[in-house]
Amino acid sequence: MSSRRGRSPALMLAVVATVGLWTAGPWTGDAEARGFRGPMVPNAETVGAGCNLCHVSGGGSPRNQFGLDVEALVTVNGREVFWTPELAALDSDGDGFTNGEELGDPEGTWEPGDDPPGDAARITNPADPESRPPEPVATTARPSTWARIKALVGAAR
Ligand SMILES: [Ca+2]
Ligand SMILES: [Ca+2]
Repeated sequence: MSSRRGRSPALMLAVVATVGLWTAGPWTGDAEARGFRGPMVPNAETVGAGCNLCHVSGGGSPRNQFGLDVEALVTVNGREVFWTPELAALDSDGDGFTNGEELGDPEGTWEPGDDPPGDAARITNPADPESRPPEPVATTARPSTWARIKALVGAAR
């Protein structure tokens, strides 16, 4: 058996290229063919899930529920606009927030090329039920809080 030092770099490159092409097979073409859909979703870049916005484990893997909901609106490799009020109104991952609420466009009126809608800090993944917009922060005290404060001040006098 020969040591690694004895192998030519050109041979190693050829082996790596051959194995890479063989293992990529149809997946590479599939992933590249539909990579154009990411920019057709508002705030897809902010979500940061890449192909997993629609797929379980990278381009070419089975679709998650959001991906299945998108798939229902397009043809194979079709370039139809699929971000619509209908898709925005669905809650694909069942977390209680619609796809539009998670992606900053509750009405589903954003179009590719428009500025990213909504508050970037509230953008979450419509395919991940663990990813949800943060609860709104209370900015005013509730009346019951003021009643308790008054009672404490009154008790102190
Ligand atoms: Ca959701
Ligand atoms: Ca979610």
